[in-house]
Amino acid sequence: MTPLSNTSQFNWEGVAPLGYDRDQIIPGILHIGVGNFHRGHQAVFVDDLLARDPRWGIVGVSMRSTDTRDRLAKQNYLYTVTERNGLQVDRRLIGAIQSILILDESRAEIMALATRESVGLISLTITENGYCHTASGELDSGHPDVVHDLAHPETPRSAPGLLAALLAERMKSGAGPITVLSCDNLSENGAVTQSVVAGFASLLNPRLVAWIEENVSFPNTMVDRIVPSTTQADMTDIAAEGIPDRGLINTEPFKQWVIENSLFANTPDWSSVGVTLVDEVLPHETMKLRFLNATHSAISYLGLLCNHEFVHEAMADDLLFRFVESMMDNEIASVTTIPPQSNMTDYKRSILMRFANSAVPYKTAQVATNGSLKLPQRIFPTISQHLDNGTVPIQLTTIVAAWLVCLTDKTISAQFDDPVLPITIESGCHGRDDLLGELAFECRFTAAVDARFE
Ligand code: CS2
Repeated sequence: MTPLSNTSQFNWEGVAPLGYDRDQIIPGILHIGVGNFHRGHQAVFVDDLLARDPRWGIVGVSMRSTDTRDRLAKQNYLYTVTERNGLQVDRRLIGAIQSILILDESRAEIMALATRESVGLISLTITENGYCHTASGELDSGHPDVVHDLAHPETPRSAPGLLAALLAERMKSGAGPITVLSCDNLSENGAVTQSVVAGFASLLNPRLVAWIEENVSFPNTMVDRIVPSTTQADMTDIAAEGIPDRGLINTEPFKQWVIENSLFANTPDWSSVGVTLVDEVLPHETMKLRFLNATHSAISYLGLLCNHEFVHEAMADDLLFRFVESMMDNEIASVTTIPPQSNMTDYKRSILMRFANSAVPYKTAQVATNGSLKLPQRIFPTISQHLDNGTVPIQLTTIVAAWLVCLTDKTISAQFDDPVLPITIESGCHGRDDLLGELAFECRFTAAVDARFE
């Protein structure tokens, strides 16, 4: 089959073509981390934007892996996004990514892009793991990649090191202010990015720190869309339909993006493509992390313990469904403030329906990955709030215990990655304290976790 390319005859049934002339697009966004989430979320918003304004093409940067570049380069970086829900299937072509550069291969080209006045945005989806931050959100200066970058700032490996190098180039070039937009599930992701970049710069170049303060904005954002990893079966299915796409993305119809209204002038008109701009992202992000992501992790660990490979299968298990539903009602809703216009009942219902969507199978092991970085964002703050109020939330505690069992059970933990693996927690919970952060000092909580093991 001839691969998808700029010269393909785009006449596949059911695939919406591009809404713009790709030859007119110029790069305006440098995006670090071109995984499935970026390609199924931000790139789709940008694709809509390009139909109105050709200045915001995306140049992707991969910090290490060449896989996505290798697959997409053969098809001029075009790919399809298919939204699925039950029998409903909506497929479109996406052309927003103009190229993908690999850091080690194309350093000079990447640095040069940061000096172009027309590049107004550096965005990132590098997962919770990529920020090299401590629990309190500062730069972890002992992180091996950060140590490397401080010694060799011209060949950075870490995101803080790379961002500092790009911003130093921008400063030297005089190309003017720029926005750095984190699109990861981290509480106050913009503030954390600012803190690690400023922390890194302060150890190297005080002039850069002052320039960043004046010229770089780091808005907080909340991103939401369920975008599973692509499987071999997905590739086979699309090929069977006669569509020559090795870079396909399957996702749900739902997508949401909330951005703090502190962008510099030279940024896209996000609101024209359905992005919500708000003065304060925190309530949106708190609602998403504490309801959606917490429940996702909960159903995944419980699902893994019950041998469910996919989230929708775990949701079809009545006992698990009722557990997470009542956890939201009884333990999350009671201590979580939601944004003024939101309706908690509708939000909870939509989460349960989205997780149950069997047309977008999401592996329980994918959600379980990097739990040691996810749970402190998604679950620990809710537990702390209950403890401050004098209550011990038993269902959330059960999830922490389920997580510890998944981490220590060799067969289960072999299915996912986590920087803390391999880990041994002897006899119940001894040795677990490093994983629990501040919660390890809460005897009522640790006793309740231990009780789950009895
Ligand atoms: C998931 C998220 O893999 C995970 O940890 O909880 O990626 C989730 O699918 C997204 O945050 C949804 O927006």
